[in-house]
Amino acid sequence: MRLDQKYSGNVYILSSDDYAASKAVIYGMPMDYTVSFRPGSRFGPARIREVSIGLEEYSPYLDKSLEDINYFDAGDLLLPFGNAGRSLEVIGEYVKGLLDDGKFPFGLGGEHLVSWPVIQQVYAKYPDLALIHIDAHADLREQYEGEPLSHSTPVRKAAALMGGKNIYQFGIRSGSREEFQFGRENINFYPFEVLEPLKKVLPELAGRPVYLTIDIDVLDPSCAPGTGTAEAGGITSKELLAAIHAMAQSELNFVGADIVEVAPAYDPTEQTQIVASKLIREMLLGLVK
Ligand SMILES: [Mn+2]
Repeated sequence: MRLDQKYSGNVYILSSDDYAASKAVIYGMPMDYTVSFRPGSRFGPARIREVSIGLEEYSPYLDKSLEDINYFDAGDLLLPFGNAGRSLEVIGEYVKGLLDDGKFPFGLGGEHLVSWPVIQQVYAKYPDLALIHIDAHADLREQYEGEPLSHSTPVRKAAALMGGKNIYQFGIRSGSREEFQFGRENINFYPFEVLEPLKKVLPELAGRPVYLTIDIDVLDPSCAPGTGTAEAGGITSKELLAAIHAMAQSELNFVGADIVEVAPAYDPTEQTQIVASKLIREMLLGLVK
C-alpha cells in the first residue's frame, strides 16, 4: 500500500503534498456498514474537508497557524464496501505503515468501529498506551444483535486488549445497564461530563503515550445534529474545544487521534462538519508535537 499517495482529490485545508516532511497524516475511513441506526458517516471525511476551506488558518486559542506546520492528507482509504472485517484489515495495514514511518495518524471516520484496528496498531507500537475516549456512547458492548463487529463494540475490544484501567472515557450518556456497570467497574469512567474530569486526570497521564478518539456525538445534537445516533444532553462545542486545549497544554504525549461519526446528510446547516473541521485544526496545532 502506497503511503505517500493521495487516495482522493479532496483534502483538508492547506495540507501538504510532502509526505516525508509531514508529521501528521490525515486519512479518511469511509465505512458505515455496522451502525445500529442511521448510516451516512462514510461521507463524513470528504465533507469535513470540503467545508474546511471556510476555516481561518490561524488559531487565536493557541496562537499558532496551519501555515506554520506540514501535514499530509491522504484522502479516503479504498475500503471494500460492505465487508467490515476486510475494511478493518485495510485500515490496520495502512496505519501500521504510518507508524513505521514515525507519523502521527489522524483518522477521520466513518463509524466508530474504524478506531479499533488503529488502536491495535498504536498499542503494538506503544505498550504503555493510554486511550482517551470522548463520546455520548460507552461503545462497551461485546456484540450487537450477535455481531461482534459493530460500532457499539470498539472500546470493549480495546479494554480486552490493553486493560480497562488504561482507558479514560468522558461524556458517556448512553448505553445498556451492562455497559455502564462494566464501565464503572473496569474503566476510568466519567459519564455525562467532559472538561472537569478530564482536567483532573491529565496530570496522572503526564508523559504517557496517548491515543485520542472523539465521537462527534458527544456534542449536544443542537451543536452537531449530523450524526447517526444523536443523543440529547450533550456538551457544547465550546466545552469540547476547551477540552482539546486542556490536552494541548498538558504533558501528555499524543501519538494519534481520530474524529468519527460525522454523517453530513442529517445536517442541512452543515454545522456538524464545520465544527469537526475546526476541532481538527485545533488538534493538528495543539496535539501533534
Ligand atoms: Mn457515539
